[in-house]
Amino acid sequence: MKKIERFSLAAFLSLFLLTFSPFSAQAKSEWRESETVRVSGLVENPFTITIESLKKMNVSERRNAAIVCASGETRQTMQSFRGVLLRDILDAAKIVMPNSRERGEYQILVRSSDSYNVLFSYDELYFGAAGDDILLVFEEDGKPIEKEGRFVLFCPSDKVTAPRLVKWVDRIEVSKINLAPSTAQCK
Ligand SMILES: Nc1nc2c(c(=O)[nH]1)N[C@H]1C(S)=C(S)[C@@H](COP(=O)(O)O)O[C@H]1N2
Ligand SMILES: [Mo]
Repeated sequence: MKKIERFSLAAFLSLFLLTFSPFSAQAKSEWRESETVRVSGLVENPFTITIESLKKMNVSERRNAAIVCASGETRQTMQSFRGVLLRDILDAAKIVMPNSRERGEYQILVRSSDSYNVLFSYDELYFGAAGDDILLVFEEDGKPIEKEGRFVLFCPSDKVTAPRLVKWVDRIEVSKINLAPSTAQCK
């Protein structure tokens, strides 16, 4: 077979599998479902989080939290939930930072399958008080999360908790901010 023919056969087969596999059927009907979370970007060890892999990490259990909307309305309360610190997840991925003086320029974007995204800075996670509370939650009141995907990012110490609550989390991306040249460099 010629190279080109082999390539088109492979392309056809992958398309076929993508279109008709049971996975894509599920992805289509439950587009908000997020079975795993991909950790990627400026990290040494990109990896994929599953509920099983999270359970092997340092799991913390918290009690009595309310989902409070920006309007002040309490949407929901949770008696207990279990999750892993976003900081511990980043430590497992090992952020690549050749110059620590630039640490203030690193950012962590928590993304969801419906594109409701929340941004954290490296400094607030590692040096701020909220860093001890920003959790990727996988269990609520003793049960796996279902309606809101498998993973929900939540910061119980936020004054208003709903805006930084991310349901259907599917990606955590580490990047460095794009800076315009500083005036010093312009001179
Ligand atoms: N993935 C995702 N997470 C989200 C949102 C969303 O639209 N998508 N909405 C946010 C907002 S504005 C609120 S108030 C809370 C609760 O949203 P709900 O009451 O509409 O479920 O989830 C937050 N997290
Ligand atoms: Mo909201």
